[in-house]
Amino acid sequence: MGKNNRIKQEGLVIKVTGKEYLIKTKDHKKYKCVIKGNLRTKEFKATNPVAIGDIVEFEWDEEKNLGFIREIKDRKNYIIRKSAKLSRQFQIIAANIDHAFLVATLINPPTSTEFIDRFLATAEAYNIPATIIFNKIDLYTTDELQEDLFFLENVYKEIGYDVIKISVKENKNLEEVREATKNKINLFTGHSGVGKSSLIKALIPGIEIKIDNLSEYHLKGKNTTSHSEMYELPYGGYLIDTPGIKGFGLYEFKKEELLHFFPEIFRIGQNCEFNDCTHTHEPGCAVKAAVEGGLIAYTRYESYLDIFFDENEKYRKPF
Ligand SMILES: Nc1nc2c(ncn2[C@@H]2O[C@H](COP(=O)(O)OP(=O)(O)OP(=O)(O)O)[C@@H](O)[C@H]2O)c(=O)[nH]1
Ligand SMILES: [Mg+2]
Ligand SMILES: [Zn+2]
Repeated sequence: MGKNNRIKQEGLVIKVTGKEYLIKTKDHKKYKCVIKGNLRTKEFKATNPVAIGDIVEFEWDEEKNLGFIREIKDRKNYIIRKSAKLSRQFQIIAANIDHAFLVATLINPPTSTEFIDRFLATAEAYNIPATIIFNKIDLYTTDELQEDLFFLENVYKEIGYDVIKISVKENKNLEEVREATKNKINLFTGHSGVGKSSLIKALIPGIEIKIDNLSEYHLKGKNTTSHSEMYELPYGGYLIDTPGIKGFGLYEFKKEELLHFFPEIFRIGQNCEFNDCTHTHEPGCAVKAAVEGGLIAYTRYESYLDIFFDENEKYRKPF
């Protein structure tokens, strides 16, 4: 059958497994597609040219029962991460999202403040509203963990981020997640084992989604979810489940840009003595003073410095 018999259509990428893409059209039909031929992309080189949430144009081949993605429509936004610690290549986690949620846990597995802050900075960089969901609060039984949670909740709320504390296991505060995800395209990201898929299962009764027990020995996730998929919410909207992300950087920043993505550092940095203050070593730095005075959380400043010095080899950490 010739090329002429193929029908051009537009749709939304709702599932990505390896090199196969499931695409949903406006009339709610689903088509299995692959990338073939010269795909037109304007963006930078990513390890995955087509991501979940992309709107694409494809040609459907009835005889082969397979579609061929030809074009990616302009993205409203996207969230990316480095493919590996030292690699210069990026992977697009998802495109065209309305709200990004970081699912975090203080134990089993621990989520570091630097990881949280990298996520938030990435969301800021792409202008995507971001919320932190602390899951597994049923496990936070010690004073230390309760204090940590209290501290972190205050730190992030103070900056202006929403924080939701839940237990999927005990069905606690899930109403707040329903409220926050309603009628939007939402991304769930976070380390493996924090309960992203468990939460989606709790929000969408009857859904088929794989959840595995944590490895007994490491109490870490095992990357149970190996593909990205978008699920329709019964109360309106979508949730994107993604495979767990390890501890490496979500996005590589240029040092000049970084301060824009820490809203409280940017705000207070307006009062520094030098216009181009990087808040690392300069005299008369209002940010440093605010950290010392407790107005900026030291964990946030630490993350800022870690990212700043991590991503800029020519600068050396002063300590
Ligand atoms: N104690 C406790 N365990 C939970 C809770 N939510 C999820 N879990 C458990 O955490 C483990 C990991 O859950 P998943 O939903 O597979 O985690 P995930 O974030 O999707 O992990 P990946 O797919 O590997 O990225 C499972 O054993 C869940 O039963 C919770 O609120 N409390
Ligand atoms: Mg999962
Ligand atoms: Zn400064």
